[in-house]
Amino acid sequence: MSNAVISLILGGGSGTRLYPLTRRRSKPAVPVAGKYRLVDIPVSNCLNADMNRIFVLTQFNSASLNKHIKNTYSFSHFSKAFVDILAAEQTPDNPTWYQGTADAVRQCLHHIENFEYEYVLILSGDQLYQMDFREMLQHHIESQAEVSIATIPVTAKDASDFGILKTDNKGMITSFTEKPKQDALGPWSSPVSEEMQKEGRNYLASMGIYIFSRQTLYDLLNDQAAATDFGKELIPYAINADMKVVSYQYTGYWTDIGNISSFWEANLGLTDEIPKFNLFDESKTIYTRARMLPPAKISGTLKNTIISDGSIISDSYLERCVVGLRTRIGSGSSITNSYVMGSDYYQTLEDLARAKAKGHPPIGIGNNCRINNAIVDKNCSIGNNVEINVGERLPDGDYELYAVKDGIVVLKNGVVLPDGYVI
Ligand code: ADQ
Ligand code: ADP
Repeated sequence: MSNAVISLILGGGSGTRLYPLTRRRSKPAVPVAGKYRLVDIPVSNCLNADMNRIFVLTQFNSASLNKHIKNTYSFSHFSKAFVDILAAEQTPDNPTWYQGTADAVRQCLHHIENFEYEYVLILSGDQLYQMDFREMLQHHIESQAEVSIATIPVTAKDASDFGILKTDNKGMITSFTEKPKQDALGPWSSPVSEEMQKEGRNYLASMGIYIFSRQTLYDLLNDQAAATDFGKELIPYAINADMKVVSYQYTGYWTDIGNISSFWEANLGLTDEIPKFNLFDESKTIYTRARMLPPAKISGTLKNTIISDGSIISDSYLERCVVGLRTRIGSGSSITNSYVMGSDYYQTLEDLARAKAKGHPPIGIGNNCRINNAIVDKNCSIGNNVEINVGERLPDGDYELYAVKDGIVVLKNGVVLPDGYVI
């Protein structure tokens, strides 16, 4: 049955909400959970469901995304599986970038039309969840749907960030509104389970995960040729046109990680005693590139901290941190509530001598630093006695070496902070 599906992962528009992590890379290539990239989450969910013909649609193509996909997802010659990137391309009849999610899919249709498939699974590239798409497909087939939308109950506070919908008692979606304002929420609450009611989750939100029957998708995209977005235009249109649009209610953990604070929280959430997103579940493996790195070498005190392969941590204190690949941390430093992404390579002795001649500290974090509520992008060189975000909450803004968003300091990829630097 799964061979009937082609998966399209929407890898990101302009990526402004995750800036500066998307300053030089496309969103699917943003590192997550220490050793993965964002795109690994939806790709792994597809592979675990045996839906292994996958396109990643991205607004711009970065070297790191290409390299990651090419080196990670290779399949046997005897299999039809693939993960391919479709970057927005100029063609004679289409000189522009993808104008929105539906436009991205429309512009890619000619790449998929020669495949054999009956359903198209459309996924967002910036969500953390482990969902069995086979169950959703089964539900789509059994309810004879033309479009299925995965849905989850959310609170009133969150409802304005999502498409909110209402269903009849058979799960047919009867109305839909994209990101309603708080004062317009009144009529949009739905009957939900007792457990959800207790959590105040009374609004059914679209998860941005759709299954379209093949012909329905072609008809919609052709008939509504000016529509550029699923949530804003195509989904409301399909419902108003009395098409069979069905809700598939999901009950597991799911979170949107489309902006800096939700990205930071989702990563740090992995350090909880019992994380809601379970990286240790072998039946739902999250795949990524096997890198053959040495094991991490650590001394110091670690509390609720994830350490990735190839890291070297001297006598430092880390609490509620995610530490990425090849991270080097000196001694006497204290790092809390932070995601340190690590480094793409180890410096050689010659690299270190060259850096020293320029007055640059080695890549990694030096001695006696204090870092709190931060995201340190890859390949940063932080000297000794550096302080980041340990005083009063910083106002949001974009600076040469870092940006502050919702009080979280994000060091830009590859920056150099000399000894004693204070942010
Ligand atoms: P949003 O996530 O706000 O809402 P959108 O910005 O359209 O919607 O993004 C959906 C996905 O598509 C994201 O992964 C995004 O990066 C990607 N994307 C956006 N523009 C793109 C483009 N031009 N090219 C390629 N990819 C692009 C949507 C729905 C809501 C629903 C939420 C759930 O519209 O109804 O509630 O998802 O998160
Ligand atoms: P990211 O998406 O994390 O910013 P980049 O696109 O900057 O990644 O780089 C990714 C790849 O580039 C790494 O896998 C690494 O092999 C290589 N790389 C980058 N800089 C260097 C360097 N100075 N020396 C060796 N390899 C490097």
